[in-house]
Amino acid sequence: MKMVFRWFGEGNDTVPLNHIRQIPGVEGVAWALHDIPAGEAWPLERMLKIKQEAEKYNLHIDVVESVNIHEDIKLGAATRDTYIENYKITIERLAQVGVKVICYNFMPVFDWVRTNLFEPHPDGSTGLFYERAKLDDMDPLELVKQITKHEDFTMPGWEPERLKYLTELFARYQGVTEADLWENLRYFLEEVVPVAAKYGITMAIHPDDPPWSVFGLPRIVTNQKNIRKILQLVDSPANGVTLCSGSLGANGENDLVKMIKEFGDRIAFAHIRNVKLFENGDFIETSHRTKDGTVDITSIVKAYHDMNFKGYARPDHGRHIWDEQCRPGYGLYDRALGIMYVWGIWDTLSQLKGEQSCE
Ligand code: DNO
Ligand code: MN
Repeated sequence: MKMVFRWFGEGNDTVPLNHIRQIPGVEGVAWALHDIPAGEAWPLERMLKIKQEAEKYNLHIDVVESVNIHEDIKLGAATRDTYIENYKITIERLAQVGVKVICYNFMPVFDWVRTNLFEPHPDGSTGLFYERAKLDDMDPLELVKQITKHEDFTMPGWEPERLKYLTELFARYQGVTEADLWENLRYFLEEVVPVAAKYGITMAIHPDDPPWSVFGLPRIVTNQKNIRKILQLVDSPANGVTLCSGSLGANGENDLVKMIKEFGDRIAFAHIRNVKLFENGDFIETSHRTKDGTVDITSIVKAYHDMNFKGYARPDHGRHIWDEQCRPGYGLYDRALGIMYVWGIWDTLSQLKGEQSCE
């Protein structure tokens, strides 16, 4: 398992690279050019600059999270081919700087959705929170206002350029069904996966967060059956998945261990995050420790260990602890604790295995 840490770039992250490299076992950063609007080709010089910065600290840039998909592609609009061509150019250039995995998602309009970014835990820390009834009653424009009021940080998935045309965008999604979204994903994958394969890159789709429809918009990357279907749409090793335990784990029916066993090598990137589910459908992000949430992180790490997982992993969102001022979910402290928890499980399992084989 190759551990990476999400990094939003120089001047755009409270966590500097010289701190990231001090987290045990972190070999690289999961990065992106967050200021480039979806649909545009990423400039090579900008990629080279990131590579140079990261390499100063002995960190690699093998994983990109994310190259976002233009809404016209998700909508299957006539203009999609231009954006798909740009995506292919980006893939080719990313290969030139050594990238191996591109994480992306196929959620209409919004990426992750929460109703409170700083919900208090009993211990005084805070975490991202989803209140189902509140969201069900909410106008999407109201949610955007609430989320983006933390304007000191740009937030992935909530970029201003994406939200400017929100009303118009919602109108365009009227009548777009899950079946349409499937068809548009198939079209996209048939175009880009062969290009990724040619350049030794794996496309790794991120599950929908939460894994159900919000604001009446269709969502399809939600469960084991659908991920299986996605991997079969284009049955190539270059068509992979980012298995996010927190996103999928928000639905208690999802069995992450089963998914790891089934999808195996097609998992290019593991996101490790715990969430605590409540009976009314609400959930809150917790520490990574198994007993703090509903997701069995111990068994998930064990499943990766059992399959001798060689892909990339990162701790996903953490809580905000020790008064850290940071982008919601992306402080240094709790994510670093999460990494140590994962290594604790991993190393123990390795040692036990070693002992067994010596017997
Ligand atoms: C949340 C992340 C997501 C993820 C994208 C991938 O912090 O897990 O925003 O990066 O969905 O495209
Ligand atoms: Mn994730």
